[in-house]
Formats: sequence, structure tokens, C-alpha cells
Amino acid sequence: SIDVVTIGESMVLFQPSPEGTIPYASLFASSVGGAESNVALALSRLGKTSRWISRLGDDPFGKMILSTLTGEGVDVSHVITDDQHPTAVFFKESKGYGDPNVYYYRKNSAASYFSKEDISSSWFLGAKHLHVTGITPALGLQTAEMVSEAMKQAKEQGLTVSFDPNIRKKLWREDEARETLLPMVALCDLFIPGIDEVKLLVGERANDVDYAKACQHLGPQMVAMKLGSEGAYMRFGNEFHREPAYRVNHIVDTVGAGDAFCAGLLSVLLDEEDPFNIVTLRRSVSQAAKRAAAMGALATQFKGDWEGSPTLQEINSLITGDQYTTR
Ligand code: KDG
Repeated sequence: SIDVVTIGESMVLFQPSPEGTIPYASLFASSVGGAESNVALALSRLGKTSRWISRLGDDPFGKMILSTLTGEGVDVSHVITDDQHPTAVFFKESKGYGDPNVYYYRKNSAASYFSKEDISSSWFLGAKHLHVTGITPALGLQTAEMVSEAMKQAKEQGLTVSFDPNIRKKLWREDEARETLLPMVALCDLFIPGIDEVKLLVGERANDVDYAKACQHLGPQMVAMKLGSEGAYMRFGNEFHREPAYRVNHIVDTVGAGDAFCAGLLSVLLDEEDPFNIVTLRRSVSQAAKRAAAMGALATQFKGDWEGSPTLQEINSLITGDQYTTR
């Protein structure tokens, strides 16, 4: 059985190594990036079973993505090979402050040809939960339709669904993002936006509470709103939980932190039989929020999107302060 199915484009990521600006870099380190596969990878490290689905080109980059995910224990048995279009790549460049610059080379990629005809009921067979984000819907009308159709079919097959809007402004305009993503919020049980994304989606509100309530009105059972260095604010029904940020001294790379947060949250919530029931959430929200916050903070300490992702033992030891034997 599979705990979490994720669907979405992954790419090979190149970063100057040693760090520097792209025009002057002669060496690049390669790895695998993609919000949905980041979540699948982090969940697998935490001991959950995850399945990642996408379309890959019949090329060496596709092979690299497949072998990386396979090596990390992620199920790739439903990945589709497209011999007409390539696997996408992207580049990340640190500036020494703030979020890094990201450059995408993903137009006409294999995953951008995703359509709802690709969906198969076998994707969700025996699975508990589907996680999707707003990145793949940004690739085109057909990919957007595929993601919302997958959410609907997963629900029909009894899965719970989470959705992270992951708005990438390099991929589409704000009004396009709003128009496409708002209806998707209504299709999920758990909505995991950043506060700036909520502002873009629902407009100005007075405070965190009102932002979260505005999201709740769209339909999800639970809203877990990421507030960066302010932590996170979660709401379900009329109840809430506020989680302070897990303190780190120095941030290396923020990319991937949201995905790690999401994996931390899901890894606790999905231990429950009926995870998004109010009674269940009352019991699990505080542990889930703690793990999510610690996972997000830890992800900022590493250059890669997911490589530094902890095992269950490591994250528990970080949270409780209990040492395990390391040497
Ligand atoms: O959340 C991290 C992702 O943004 C990164 O891995 C690359 O999927 C990616 C994207 O499209 O930005």
C-alpha cells in the first residue's frame, strides 16, 4: 500500500559548484528538483511509502531522475515515458542573500504535455492520500486540467488530498494563477499555502486569522499557513494552532523548505485513520505542526532541495533534544 501519491514535474537541477554566478561558473553540481518529488523523497526518508508520477523524456536526465527516486525508495512504477519531448532542467544561483535566482528550461518538456487522458485509476489504487501543487497547473491549460481531474478522481477513490499553491511567478501571471488555483483549493482537504500566496489568492485581509478563514471558506477541512520566520498558523473548524518557527542561525537555501514542511505535516497526520476529522486533528495538530516546522527549518540548512532531509529518528531527536548515537 502507498501512503502518499504525488504528481508533478521534476527536473534535473544544476547549481554552480563552488557557489557563484552562472555566467562565471565553470563547474555545476547536478541533482534532482521538483516540488512534488521533494515531498515524496522527504516522506520516504521519514518512513512513509510514497509514489511519484510524472512524464519524463526518454533521455539521460529522465534516467537520472528515475534512478535517484528509485534509490530513495520512492515508487516510480506509474511514470510515463514520452519519447517526443525532453525532460526539463533548471538552474539555481545563490546571490549570498535572500532567495536564490531560478532559471527554468522547461517549455515543451515531457511533463508539460500531461493531460487528463494520462490519468489511470491504478495511480490511486491502495493509496491513502494525494498531494499536488500549483506548479504543474502553471505549465498549461491541459496540465491544469489534469491536476484538478486527478484531485477529483483521487477523492472519488477515497483518498484525502492536500494542495500547496506553490505560485511560481516566472511561470504565469498573477491573475492566471488566481483563476486556475482558486477552484483547486476547493478540491483539497488540506491546503498548505504561504502567507504571500494567500494574499495573492484571496486579497488583503486584516490578519493571519482572517487570511486562514478566507481559505477555509473555499472548502478545505484544514488550512496550514506558512509564515516564514513567524512560524505557521493552522485552522480546522473553529479551532487553531499557532506554531513558532524552529530557530536556525544561518540560512543556506530556502528552496525546498515548503516541501519539507509539507512532508513533516503529512507524515504525522497520515498516521491517523481519518486524518482530517476535527476530533483527529485536535489530537494530532500540535505534533504535526512541530514536525513540519522543524522539517522546514532543517531544509534551509542545505543547498539541495531534499538531500539533507532527515530520517524519523533524526527529526525526532532534533525536536525532543534526545541524542541518538552518531559516533
Ligand atoms: O519547491 C521547490 C521547487 O520550487 C523546486 O524544486 C523546483 O519544482 C520546482 C519548480 O518548479 O520551481
